[in-house]
Amino acid sequence: MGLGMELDWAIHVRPYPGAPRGGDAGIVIPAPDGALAVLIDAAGHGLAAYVVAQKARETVFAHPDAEPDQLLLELDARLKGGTGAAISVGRLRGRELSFAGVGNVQASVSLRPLLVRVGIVGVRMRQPKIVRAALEENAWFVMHTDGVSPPDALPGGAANSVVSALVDKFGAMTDDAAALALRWRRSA
Ligand SMILES: [Mn+2]
Repeated sequence: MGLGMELDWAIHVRPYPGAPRGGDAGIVIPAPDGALAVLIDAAGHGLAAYVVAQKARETVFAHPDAEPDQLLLELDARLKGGTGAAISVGRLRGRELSFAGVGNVQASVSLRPLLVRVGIVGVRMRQPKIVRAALEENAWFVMHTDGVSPPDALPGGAANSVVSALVDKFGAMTDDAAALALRWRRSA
C-alpha cells in the first residue's frame, strides 16, 4: 500500500476445551500488495472437524492468488462429501478489501459487519457474493468464528493482542473459538 506501511496481522485459535484439535483454522498469506486471509469453522469439533479444516487449509495454500468467490468455489468442490464448513475469505490489495463468506464466520471492518451468505461450504452453497470495503491505515479487518461473540468494541494493541483478547473475553467454552485480525500500520 505504499512506502512506510506494513501489514499487522495475527490469528488465535482455541480448540473446544479438552479437545487437542478442532475445526477452527485461520490462514494469512501475505502478498506484495496485501494478503489473502481465510477463517474456517468446520462443522462440529474434535478430530473429524480438524480433518475437514486441514483439507480446506490445503486448498487455500494451493490457490494463494485466488479471489474470494473463486476460492470459495474451489473449497466447496474440495469439501464435497463431508460435513462441510463455514468459511470467510478476504483479499486485500492496497486499501481495497474484497470479501466473501459462506456460513457463520463473521467479518467486519472497523466493527461494521461484512455480509456473509447463508450456507455450508461443501454441503450447500450458492454462488458467493463479493463485497468490497476500504481498509484505511489502522482500521481493523476482523473475522471470528461463532465460538466468539461479536464484540461491541475492539481490544487495543497490535494484532496479536487483539485476537487473543477477542478469544479470551468473547470466546465460548462450548465450541472451538478463533479470531483473525489484520490492518495496515505505519512501519517504525
Ligand atoms: Mn463453531
